[in-house]
Amino acid sequence: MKERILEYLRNSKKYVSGEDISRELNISRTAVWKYINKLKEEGYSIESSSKKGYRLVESPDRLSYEEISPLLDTNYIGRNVLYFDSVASTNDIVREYAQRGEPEGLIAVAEEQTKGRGRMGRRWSTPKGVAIAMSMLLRPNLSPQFVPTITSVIAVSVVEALTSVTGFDIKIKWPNDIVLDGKKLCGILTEMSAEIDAVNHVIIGMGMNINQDDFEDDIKDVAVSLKSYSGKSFERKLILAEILNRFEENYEIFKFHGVSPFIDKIKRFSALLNNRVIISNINEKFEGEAIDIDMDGCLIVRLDNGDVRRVISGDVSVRGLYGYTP
Ligand code: BTX
Repeated sequence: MKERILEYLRNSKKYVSGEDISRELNISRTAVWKYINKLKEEGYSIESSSKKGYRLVESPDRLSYEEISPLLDTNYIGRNVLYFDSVASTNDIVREYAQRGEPEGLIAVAEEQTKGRGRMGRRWSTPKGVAIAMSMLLRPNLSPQFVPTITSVIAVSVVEALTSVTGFDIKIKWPNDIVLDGKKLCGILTEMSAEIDAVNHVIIGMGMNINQDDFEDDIKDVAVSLKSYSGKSFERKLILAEILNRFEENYEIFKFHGVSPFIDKIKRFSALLNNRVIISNINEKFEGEAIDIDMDGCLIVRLDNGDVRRVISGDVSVRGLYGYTP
């Protein structure tokens, strides 16, 4: 009901009387008043006048369904939103829903994560109300070996969305970081559940720094937010909606044609190409020059002895960016 009142206020733009709302939605005027108070508690600025009724003046920058949905032009991505004030990890929430058979497109969003995860058990920091922590459920009809390429498709969508909203020079540090000013702006964590030849589900988690002024000591040398870079605050809901819009468009292409239509963009947005890189995998560590990204989305590295290696996944550090220690 609260959502319907909000929608009513939003659509009318002018004052609407409590009586009109109560008649339209078939609830008592006391109930209208209670819901309006709830909305105010959630940060909505609503003017009340005994003569004229209520008017929505400003909506808060929350990442709830009510705030994101008017900005979406997707069919199924982000149309089902689980919204949390505080949660351990949005990826864990989506996994529970995935196991219960939820269709693809579901997202979980949190204002704060208390146990946000990066890759290989690393920590991801999501302080309250200034970042985006979002996880999305996908059920691609793919063989498991191609799942890592979805990370590149979301990375392209993130760069497209951020560039259009901010105009900043934002790059992809293959495979899963988005960088600004040589530092980490956003991290992507792709997790899947699969049989040998079929994927049950994929969960894409995205953590993005938006309005942090500064960072905890352990990450302050590697992390950047849109605000710490530019001094300006950004509306998180606009950015999230833009990412979801771009992603659905791109994901539809990916479903039919795989990653190859994105390779040009992946290369154009790359922070790696023509740079010296160090690749660490579970079994090995080697150094060389990143010379290409092939049509399967793999990174091609030329070692100093002239050998060429094709890298499917791994931790990459790049000369000139955070974490490069040759
Ligand atoms: P990653 O393993 O590449 O990056 C983790 C590393 O990044 C940490 O070890 C730390 O050095 C650094 N780091 C931690 N927090 C931040 C931050 N806010 N900004 C910049 N650097 C940071 C990257 O893993 C994937 C992160 C995915 C996070 C999303 S949030 C929604 C979803 N839920 C969840 O638990 N994880 C994902």
